[in-house]
Amino acid sequence: MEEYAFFPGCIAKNVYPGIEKATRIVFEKLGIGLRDYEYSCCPPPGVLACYDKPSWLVMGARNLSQSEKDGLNPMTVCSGCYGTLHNVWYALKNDPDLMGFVNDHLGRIDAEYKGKVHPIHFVDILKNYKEKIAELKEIDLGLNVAVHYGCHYLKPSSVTGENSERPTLLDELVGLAGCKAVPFKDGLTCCGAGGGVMSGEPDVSLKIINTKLNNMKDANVDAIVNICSFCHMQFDQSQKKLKTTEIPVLHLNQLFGLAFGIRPKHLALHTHLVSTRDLEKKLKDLKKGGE
Ligand code: 9S8
Ligand code: 9S8
Ligand code: COM
Repeated sequence: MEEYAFFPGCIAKNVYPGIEKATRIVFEKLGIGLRDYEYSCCPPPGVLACYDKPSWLVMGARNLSQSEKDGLNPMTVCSGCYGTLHNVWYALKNDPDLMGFVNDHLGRIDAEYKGKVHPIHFVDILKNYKEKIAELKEIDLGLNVAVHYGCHYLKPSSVTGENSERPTLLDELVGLAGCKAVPFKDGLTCCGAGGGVMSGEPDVSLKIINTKLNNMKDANVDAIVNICSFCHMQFDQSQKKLKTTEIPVLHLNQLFGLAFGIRPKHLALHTHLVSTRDLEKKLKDLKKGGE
């Protein structure tokens, strides 16, 4: 069985349990194993890496070292966590001196990182399971959605290998759940949360997300689909702060959970601030129609 170390990150563990739950359900259905380790915060690439690079490297390498003895690559459900673990792996594999510095510190807690395991973004696993996803689908969700790629999954493209200017992967993946990715203005810009902006410059952050939400509203979407816990939190929390008309927010694994016929409560949709009730009603009617 294909197996990964599950790196949930702080937000899925502490703020949006639905992301963790949906991931475990979807991966179990796909027959992909997830193993748990004693992880800490990644720590975030746009935050600690900017203030204290040595601590960021050592903490990131400690996280990477956890599953190395079992040879399992860590899988992330947050692009921030992916950004950190990926950038730490990349920096260390090309720099033996830096690797030596990091391992001097890790040695004090009897840990060591050899650079043998590297992070994988969950989307990069799902893209190899398109047929299985189509097979497992029980409900054509029939939603018009705004897909948000975010920054760290795509960039820097020289390192991630993704087409950061014209990505199409998420459009394709939501299609497997019977949804249509509707284009909207400036679809590839940042959600405004990253780089410490959400906590350091909250007004700027709200301004950025407000513009983004208005562009999504102009496209008349039923839901926002994301692949990053940080973006997820920004989309869900900021709509409450802005007190505007609201668009429900779904992590891609929650969307697949719904398409696989999992009850919304089991995907913890009720823990979101923006109500998903209208969406759920739509799905119930669909289910009835199909019976
Ligand atoms: S861990 Fe701590 S704050 Fe967070 S979710 Fe994603 S980034 Fe990594
Ligand atoms: S976008 Fe810009 S930095 Fe980031 S990936 Fe997630 S949070 Fe939203
Ligand atoms: C955003 C993470 S996904 S960070 O704020 O840029 O570190």
